[in-house]
Amino acid sequence: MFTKGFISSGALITTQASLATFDIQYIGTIPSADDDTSWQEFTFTNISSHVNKNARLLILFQSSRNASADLALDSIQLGTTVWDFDSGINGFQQPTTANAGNMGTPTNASSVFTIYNQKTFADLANTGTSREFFNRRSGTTPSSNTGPSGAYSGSYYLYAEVSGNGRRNDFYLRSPLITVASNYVRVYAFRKADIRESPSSYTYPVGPSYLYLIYQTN
Ligand SMILES: [Ca+2]
Repeated sequence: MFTKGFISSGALITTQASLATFDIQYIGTIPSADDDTSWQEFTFTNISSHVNKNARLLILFQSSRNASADLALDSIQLGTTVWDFDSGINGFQQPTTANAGNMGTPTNASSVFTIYNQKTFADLANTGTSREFFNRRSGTTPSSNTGPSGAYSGSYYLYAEVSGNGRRNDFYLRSPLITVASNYVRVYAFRKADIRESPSSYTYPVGPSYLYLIYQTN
């Protein structure tokens, strides 16, 4: 009798109250490039309608078509929250399975949202050199000449290793869910291809990264 009464009242109500629904907004693009010599800053101020809402940043990096061309990210900011990865992965996650094959129209937010909802996310590697996934890193990237000499801020940054299996992939990266405190998004990126390879970086540069806001609607 106890079990029946519990399920029919309190448990059901609690479950419904905890359900959150989300939607997506395309924020902007960090363009393709092949030869950054310093960290580049990208800012966006088009999320004013979602200030004071719960949201997370979603970054979709489309890796290079062929040559080794790695992407490094640091000091990622959503609202007034800054993640610098110096004390850990800061709750950032990525899909548990790699996504080979660049998708079609990444500025079509609804299509990205459909794919996003089909994925299972887990904490990214604290350190490592795994290909096809983002890693937390200090110093240079392991494949020389394809990344920064060090972090933009502090000692650590995130990077996607594109050599080998990382080529032609979609890398999804998402931030923790936070309350967005201001209309501001900022990312520092370092895009460096290996010009020693053939074909060179000028044929296959570091691919673009598309930024989205996954915001709570209830
Ligand atoms: Ca850092």
